[in-house]
This record gives sequence, C-alpha cells and structure tokens, in this order.
Amino acid sequence: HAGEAHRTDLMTITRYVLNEQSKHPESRGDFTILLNHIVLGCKFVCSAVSKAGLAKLIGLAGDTNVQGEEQKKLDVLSNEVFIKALVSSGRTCILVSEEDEEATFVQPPLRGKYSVVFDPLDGSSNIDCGVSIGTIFGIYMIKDAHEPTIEDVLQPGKNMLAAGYCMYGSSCTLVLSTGSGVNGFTLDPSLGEFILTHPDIKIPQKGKIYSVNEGNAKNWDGPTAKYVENCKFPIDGSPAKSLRYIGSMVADVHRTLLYGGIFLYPADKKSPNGKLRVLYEVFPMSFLMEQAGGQAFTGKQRALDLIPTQIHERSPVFLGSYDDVEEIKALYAAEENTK
Ligand code: P6P
Repeated sequence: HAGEAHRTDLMTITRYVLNEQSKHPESRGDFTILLNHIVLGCKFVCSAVSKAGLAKLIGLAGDTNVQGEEQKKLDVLSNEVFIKALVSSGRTCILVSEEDEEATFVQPPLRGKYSVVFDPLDGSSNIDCGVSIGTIFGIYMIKDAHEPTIEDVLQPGKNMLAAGYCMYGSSCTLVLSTGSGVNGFTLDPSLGEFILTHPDIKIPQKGKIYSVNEGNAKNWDGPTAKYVENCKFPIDGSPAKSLRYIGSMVADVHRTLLYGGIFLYPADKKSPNGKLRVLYEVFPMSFLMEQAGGQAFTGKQRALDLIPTQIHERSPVFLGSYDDVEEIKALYAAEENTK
C-alpha cells in the first residue's frame, strides 16, 4: 500500500503523551490530563486567531460586534481560556501568565501539583498584519503539598518537566518537549487532533541565519555588536549569514529550530535585562533548544540555570544552533577576561 495517500499510523499528541506516561508506571496520568487541557486551550486559540482576520473584515472587531457585545482583545480572550482550562484540569496550583500582574493560586479542591507559566498569545501585536503568533508554556512540579507560595514557581528553567509552544500561522503547529527530545504536531482541523508531523526535531549543529532586531544596534554592548559584525563580515572568509527577523518570538524560534542559526534578544543600554521574560519566553524556548541539541545563553550563564526573583523578570537571551551560541559565549568570556 506504499501509494496510499493517507497514513494510517496516526500518532496524535494524546497518544504520544500516553506513550510517554507509560514509561512512568508510578504516574497516575495527572500530567496527561494537564497536557490535554493545554492542548484544548491551543485548539480554541487557533480557532479564534484564524477568525480574527475575518472578524476584522466583516466589522466584528473593534469595540463591539454586531450583537453589540464587547469584542475582547484576542490576547485577553486567550488568557481567560487558558486560565479556565488549567484551573478546571484540577492538576495545577500556581499559574503565571504574561497577561496577569499577579500569579493565580488555585484553591482546593481543584488544586493539583503542577505550576504552569505561559504567554497566552505572544507577539499579539502582529495579529492585524497576519504574522504568525503563538502560545508559549512551561510546566514545573511543585515540590510538596504545603500551602503554595510564589517562591514555588521561582525555579530555574532546568527544573521544568515540560515546555512547548503552539504557533498560529499557515498551519497550527504545537512543538513540545517532556524532557526526552522535541516533537512537532500539526492540527488537522478535520479531525480536531494534533498529528505528529515533526518527530524527534534536532537543530542543525551550526546555522547560516542570525535573527536580531538590528534597529537596537546603537545600544548593544561590545560582544553582541562584535558577534553581529562577524555575521555580516566574517573574518575567516566564510560566507556572510542571512538575517531573518519576524519580530514574533514563536515564529523566529520555530524557524531557528527547524533551519538552524541563532536568535538573539540582547541587553542594551535602554533595557539592561533585554526584553524577553524569563519564566514564559526565555525558559521554555531554552528548554526546547537544549532538548533539540542546541543551547541557550544569557550573556552571563546558561539560560536554564538562571533563578528568577520576580515572575515577570526579563533576561537577555542568545539561543539556537550549538556552535553559533558557542561563538557568542566566547566573545562574552573574552570581555569578562579583560575586566
Ligand atoms: P522587538 C513580541 O512583542 C515579542 O514579545 C516577541 O514575540 C518578539 O520576539 C519580541 O517581542 C520583538 O521585540 O523589540 O524586536 O519588536
């Protein structure tokens, strides 16, 4: 049946996670249930984002729609959907969202043992021009059943049990790692299922692309400026790299993961900690990069070793192909040695 058009070994994200769960006989399926609720949130946001353009066209967007209802901004709507899905899963105890200044503490009887940090719709300023945007999430286990406090979620990224993103673009792609590699699943709208389309993603050891907002160049520090200079005018005579910058982290990271290269959001004079948030942008993407054979660096240390002190803390980040990140690490180390 080689010529058959339809593959019959449909590996859905649910089956994949159940297979992973079977490797942990002690597991009671809590993680699977949690993940299924995250997947449900992604399906809802995928549907809402794809209609956003249409809503704009037929005048549903703006302040009120034809029913005179208050039209919620997509990122606010997405946040509400994820908070409700995660709380109703009965498996979470602390939720940190980019949209909420304070963390959400889930009370018994719905309290579970996981903490989820997430950006419900990262890059949402790009919706109106049709650029891909996404949900980014990370999952921690909360150690023991004491009354949870915010300290329980201020853990280094290396403690994450899982991380992933869902990109809402030409297709809806969910990229996930539960600590044993990275897999990509694409939503088949006719089935309403995420199907395994990118098994065991490995990022190329070295890439030909660099991804940074060159508009901040005048504020960069020495090592970043030198690294980008080397990308454009290689001193070893190798070909210059290509610049690809979409300005939507999920899209820039997804391209970096699949094609290789380096994504940089450096510190600069205006923003000494860069722009991206540690818990729900830097950590999940760094976790995925390491699981795919790449690495992530803050300019001072391995990104996943960082211990945040605030839930919305920022950090510079350089992530992507292993060899490319090594090069910028060497430039920061050299600067350290001259101090
Ligand atoms: P800049 C989008 O607003 C975002 O948070 C990330 O998705 C993206 O990588 C970054 O900011 C873009 O920032 O300063 O280059 O526009």
